[in-house]
Amino acid sequence: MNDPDPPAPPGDGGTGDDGIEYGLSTQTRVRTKKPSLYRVLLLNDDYTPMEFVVFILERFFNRSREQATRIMLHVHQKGVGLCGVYTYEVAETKVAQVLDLAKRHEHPLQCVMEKDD
Ligand code: TYC
Repeated sequence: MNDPDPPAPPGDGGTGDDGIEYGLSTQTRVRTKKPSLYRVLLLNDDYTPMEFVVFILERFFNRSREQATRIMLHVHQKGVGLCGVYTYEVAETKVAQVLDLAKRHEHPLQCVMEKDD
C-alpha cells in the first residue's frame, strides 16, 4: 500500500503527489504515410509481335489472357496503355523485366513508369 511510484523512464517528469503525470510525453505520434504509386505503361511500336506483348502482360502483370489482349490492343490502337500501378521499387522491377525480355528477344518494345499523382 502507498508504494512510491516506480522510477520514471528517462525524459519522463514522473507522477506528482496529486497523482497527475507531469513532464514531457515520451511517446512520438505515429505518422503513417502512404507510399507514392507509379503507373507502368507500355508503348506501341511497329515490330513487337502482338502475342509477345500479351505474354508480357500475363507474365509480369498477372493479367488474364482476356485482360492482356484488351490492354495490348489498346496500346496498339492508342499508342500507350496502362499495365498496372505499383510502389516505386515494384514498378522499377517490372519495367526492367519487360525491357530485359524484349531485348533478349530482339523486340523494340518500350516500357516506362511515371508517378501516379
Ligand atoms: N503494334 C504492334 C504490331 O502491330 C503490336 C504492339 C502492341 C506492339 C503493343 C507494342 O506495346 C505494344 N505488331
